[in-house]
Amino acid sequence: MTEEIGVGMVGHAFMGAVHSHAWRSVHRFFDVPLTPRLAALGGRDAARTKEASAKYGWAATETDWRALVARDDVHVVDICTPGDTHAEIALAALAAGKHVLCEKPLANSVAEAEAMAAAAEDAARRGVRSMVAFNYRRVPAIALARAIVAEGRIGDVRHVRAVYLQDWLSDPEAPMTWRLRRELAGSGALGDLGAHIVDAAQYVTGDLITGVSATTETFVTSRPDGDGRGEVTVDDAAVFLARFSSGALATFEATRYASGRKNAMRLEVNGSRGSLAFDFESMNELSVFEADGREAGFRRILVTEPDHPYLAAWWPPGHLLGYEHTFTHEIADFLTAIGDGADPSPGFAEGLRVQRVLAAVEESAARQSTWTTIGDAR
Ligand code: SOE
Repeated sequence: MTEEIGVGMVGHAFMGAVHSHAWRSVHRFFDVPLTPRLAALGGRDAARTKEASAKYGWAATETDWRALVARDDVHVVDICTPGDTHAEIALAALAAGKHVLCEKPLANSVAEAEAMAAAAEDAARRGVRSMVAFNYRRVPAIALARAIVAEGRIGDVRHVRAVYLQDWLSDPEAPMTWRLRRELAGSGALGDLGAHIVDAAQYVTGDLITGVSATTETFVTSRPDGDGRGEVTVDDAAVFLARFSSGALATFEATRYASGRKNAMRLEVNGSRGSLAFDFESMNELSVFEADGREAGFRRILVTEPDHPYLAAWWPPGHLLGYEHTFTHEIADFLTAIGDGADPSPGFAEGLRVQRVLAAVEESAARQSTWTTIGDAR
C-alpha cells in the first residue's frame, strides 16, 4: 500500500455518495501514489451525517466544516455542498494547506471564482493542489474524443452542438429543492448542467469560448415547499449560441424539462475532415466519422479497449463502465497530480473560465439585446 492521505468530505447527498464510492475504491484499481483514508465526513445534521458516514465508510463525523478542515488527519478537503458554500470552504482549506477537490460549478459568482482561483494559484506555490470536479471529462469516450480532435483526425473544428437534457422538473408539482434557489445554487439548469457541457466542449476541442448570445426561461415559478409554496429563483432552461476562438460556432442547451430525457449529456463536433458524437445515456460509445471512409458513415466505437483512456484498470473489452467510474477516474487523476507535485486539470483557473461563460450567458439573457425580434410576434 502506498502512503496514506487523509480525506475530509463536506456534504453527503448525491455527490457525497458518489465521491465516497470513488475515494473507497480508487487505489484498488488504479496505481495511485497515495492511498486515501476516509478520515471525516462533514454535514450539518449530526444524525444524518452519522448515518451517511456509517453507510459510506467514513471514520468520523463533524457537524462544523471548520472543525473538519482543521483536523490533523485531514489533508484533502472534498467539497460536495451546494455552491453557496464552495468559496468559503475552499478558501479556508487552501489557507490551512489542505488540497481541495470542489464540485462544479466552482462557485456561485465570478467574484467568488476569482478569489478561489487566486488562492489556488498561491497555494500551488506551496505544493497545495486544487481541482474542480468536472467528472464528464473522465468518461473514457469523452477523453478519447479529445485525443482524436488533438490528433487532427477530424480536421479543423467548425461546429459544436452540446445539450444536457434532464426531465425531473417536467411535473410542475415536483417539490422545491436547494437547486431551485438562487442564493444556494447560483443558477439553475445553467450552472448545474450547462457548466458540464461548457467544460466538456472546451475540453474536447481544446479551445475556449469567446462569446455567447443567450436566452433563459423559468417555466414554473413556484413549487410545493413544506406546507406552502416556494418561489423558484433560477432558470429552468438555458439555450445559447457561442463562438470559439478558432472561429468554430456552437449551440448549447441545458434543461430539466426535456420529458423522457434522464441524463442526456450529448456532444457533437463537426470538423473539416470528420465528426464525433457522444451521448452519456450510451456512455461507453463514441460515434466517429472520418471523411476518408465516407461510404462507411459514422462508426460506433465501443470504448472499452485497454488502450482507451482509463480502461486498462477495469474489465475485459465489452464489459461496460457506469457513472460512478467517472468519479473514480477523477480522483485517480487528482491523487496522481498530488503525488507528482503537479497541478491537476481542471484547476480552479479553468473553473473560473467556465464561470465567466455562465455569467456571460446570464448577462446576455438579461439584456436580450442581440435578438432580432420578428415584428408581428407576441
Ligand atoms: C443533477 O441535475 C445532477 O446531479 C448534476 O448536479 C450533476 O452534475 C450531473 O452529473 C447529474 O445531474
